[in-house]
Amino acid sequence: PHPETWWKDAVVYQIYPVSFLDSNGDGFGDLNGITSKLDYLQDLGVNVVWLSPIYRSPLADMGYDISDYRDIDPRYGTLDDWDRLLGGLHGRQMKLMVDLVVNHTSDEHAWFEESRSSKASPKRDWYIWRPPKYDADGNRRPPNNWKAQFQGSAWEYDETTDEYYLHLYHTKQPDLNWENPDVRQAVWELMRFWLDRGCDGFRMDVINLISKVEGLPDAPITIPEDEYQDATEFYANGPRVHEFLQEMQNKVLSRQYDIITVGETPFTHSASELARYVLPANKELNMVFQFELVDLDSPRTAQRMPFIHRPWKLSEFREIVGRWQRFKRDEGFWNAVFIENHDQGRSVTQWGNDADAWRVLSAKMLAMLEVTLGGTQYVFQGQELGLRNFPRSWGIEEYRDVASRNFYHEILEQRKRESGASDEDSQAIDMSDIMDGLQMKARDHGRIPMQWDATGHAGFTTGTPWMRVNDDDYPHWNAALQLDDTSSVRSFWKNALRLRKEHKVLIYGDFQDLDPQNESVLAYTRTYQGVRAVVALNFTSKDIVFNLPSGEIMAGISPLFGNYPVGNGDVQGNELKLRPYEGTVYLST
Ligand code: TEU
Repeated sequence: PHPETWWKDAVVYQIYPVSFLDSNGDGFGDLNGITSKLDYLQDLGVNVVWLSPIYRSPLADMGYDISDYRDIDPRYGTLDDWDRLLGGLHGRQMKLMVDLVVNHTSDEHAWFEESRSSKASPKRDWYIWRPPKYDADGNRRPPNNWKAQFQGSAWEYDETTDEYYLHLYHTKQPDLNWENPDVRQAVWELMRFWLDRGCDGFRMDVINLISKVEGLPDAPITIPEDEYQDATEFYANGPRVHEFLQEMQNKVLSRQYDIITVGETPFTHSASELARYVLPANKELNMVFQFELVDLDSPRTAQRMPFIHRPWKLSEFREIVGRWQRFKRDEGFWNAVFIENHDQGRSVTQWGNDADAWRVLSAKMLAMLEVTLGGTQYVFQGQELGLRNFPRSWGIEEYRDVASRNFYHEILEQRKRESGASDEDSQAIDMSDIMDGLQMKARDHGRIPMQWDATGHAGFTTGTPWMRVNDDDYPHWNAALQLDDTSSVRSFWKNALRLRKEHKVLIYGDFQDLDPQNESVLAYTRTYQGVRAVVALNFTSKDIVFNLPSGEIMAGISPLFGNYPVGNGDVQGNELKLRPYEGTVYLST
């Protein structure tokens, strides 16, 4: 069920272009900046680069709001620059995966401008328009009570035609109407545009949201004091989503292309739901990004409080990891292994320990977790350096993401109303819990400029960066220092990725948790074609003796690598000694 394939073996490196490297001093990262770093990526062991959106965009949601699918935003460069980047990658036997954002467009896309111009417009039905409702007092109300992901109503009133349009995200991100075959045809054509230009695959933004439940009914009231309600059940994995993806397969993907596809599928922790996208028999996608693991530290009421952090236990963490590692393997289910992206806090802060004493060790320990899990490997820019969240002392004005800002302001307004505070004394409203949550989980932490070297603005730009760089951190924590240091996090990742490719058991092996209840040490075996790997990771800052279920597990096995010097007899009988944040991988010989 698991034939070896290039996209399964691949290491995919995600680039968030605006923050990668600015080549022309305008403060925005760009395509030529990326092209100048291809040797850096090749040296790390990257096979595929995934580019977050670089298309024309007003950047209301940093490029996930596209106003022209077939052109590059001038801040990022030109189509010629894109061709040069692709040529540079292909010349190094690397591939390029592009972001496909087709649940919504920008409100500045020509399709939407046409659609909003008149009810008679041929593109009217390309988006989701509904007449207003009126309450008993005759006040105009949105067509239903759905809440947008970025707070407020999911509907925006448009005066031109006296109707509302649906936007699950920002008001500047109107949802396309996938029920309309012309919309689907337009998507197939723009996919072919990039495939024919030479791209090697797609990461599909919120692809599980494209089909909405018929009639767009009101969502049940789960939080009575809120005006708008969580409606994800009415659009996540909707009635026609699989039909649409199979049409995509028939019309585009199954043609002459040998590509990699990964669907982003938020708001879905049900594995059987996600299996339908991934199982080879269904012919839809190669794999999906599921968020059960990275959402573990969100409160259960995450819809209301997306950026609040709750303490988590290793037993919960490993239960999720193990369940997905084993999920429908016999039917060919394939995982996407990731712990960071541009919507997450930094893993060393969230899942490791970013205090000076433990940052290097725990970042390496998390790298060991990643490279020893089965699936296609994703590394997010800066993860290979062990970048951490920016400091708690930064105020809300340093946050750039609309999700963080809207969340903060909605809570502020709510607290003002509750306390009856006037605008003048709103300064006194305590927002420290919200700032604590943002410091841990805001999407901004993945979006700060890359730390290339110790020169001004971390070597990211010679101009004014679009977002503040982590100024306390970069002088002593940057790529230049780490490239010269064989004990750095970057050097460790390079070696770890090399070992993963050498030992297919780490990519394809069966997974077994050695002690599911253990709250300190995550230990497991992987087995493949007669080879056995044993992995033990200490998630604490203490010395721990881990009891192996039986000494036999270690018979004929020797150390492969670790984040402390290995091979010094740490195994005695059934006991494995682990130092703080120590990780070790053993392999049968
Ligand atoms: O994100 C989808 C998404 O809903 C989440 O990952 C989101 O970041 C989270 O709910 C915040 O609480 C994708 C993109 O990755 C993200 O950057 C875009 O903002 C979003 O789609 C809309 O295109």
